[in-house]
Amino acid sequence: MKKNETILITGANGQIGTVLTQALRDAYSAEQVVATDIRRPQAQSDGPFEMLDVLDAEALNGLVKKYKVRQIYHLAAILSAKGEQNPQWAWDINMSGLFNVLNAAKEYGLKVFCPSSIAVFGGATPKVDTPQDAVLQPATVYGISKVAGEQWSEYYHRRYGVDVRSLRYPGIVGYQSLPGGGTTDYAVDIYHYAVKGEPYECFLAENSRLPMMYMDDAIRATLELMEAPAAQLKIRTSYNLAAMSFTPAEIAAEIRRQRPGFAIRYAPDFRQKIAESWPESIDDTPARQDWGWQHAYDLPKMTIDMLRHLETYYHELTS
Ligand code: AKB
Repeated sequence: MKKNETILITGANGQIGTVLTQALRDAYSAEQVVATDIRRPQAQSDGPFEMLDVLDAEALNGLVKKYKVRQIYHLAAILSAKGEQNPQWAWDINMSGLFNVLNAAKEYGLKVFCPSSIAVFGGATPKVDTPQDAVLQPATVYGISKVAGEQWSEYYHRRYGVDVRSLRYPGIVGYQSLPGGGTTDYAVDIYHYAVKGEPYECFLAENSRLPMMYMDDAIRATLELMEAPAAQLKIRTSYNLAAMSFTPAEIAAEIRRQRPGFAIRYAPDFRQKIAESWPESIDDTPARQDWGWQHAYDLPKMTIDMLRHLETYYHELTS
């Protein structure tokens, strides 16, 4: 990327957006990364920030022109659990937002990253080591919108030559930000309770095994995919991406190795059904073959890092 070209991020104040914005600013420069969201950032932004509703195509195109944008990371979306509370609204935001980004990319020749999710799977999908080309029968409106989004991305690539790239993120766990509206959110919340010394009530059942990934790996995967030579990328719908799988009981046991007094109880709610529709583990062979994906964090390594960072965070908050 040239010095006067920029990257635009939608949903920059979300769980992944917060960390990705910083990673891109570290990789390029603060001025080259325009963070956008419908809410103002809680902390002072060290680069440009613009209020943007992804449903407003005119505003999006205006920012593309204003900042000479060359790449868009489109993270604004309604996730699985929140989407089930208002399916029509979730569909409108997820699909219209994507179309506005793809049309801007087509018009201005932009490179795009648009994440998909393990939520595309469901129904007859094999649950263990789910392959790249498994049947896609999602149970949630979020999953349906991601399947449609994958197909539309591939269509814009094939028909209009848009360089759009995508990963099927598993549940993402990080200390830097809080998730909102997802089914895998418990795996972040649990660490906050453990560090505060409070018991945790888990909204999933103790044996619900789901694919997960540490934030550092998710950010690195995203940047590596976007930097990979286009000729190496055989998949323009979305790549399966994996690191680890665990259950609430297993993460609690791992936390207890560091915090022996940690207590958990289980009170599964409507999110249990969503979790049951998803795979337990993912086969991401094409990502490893095509652009060399390798994860670095497993459950023990992630747990040590999460507890260390959150301890510092809560210590500074109270001192
Ligand atoms: C969710 O739980 O909805 C997301 C996802 C797996 O895409 N974290």
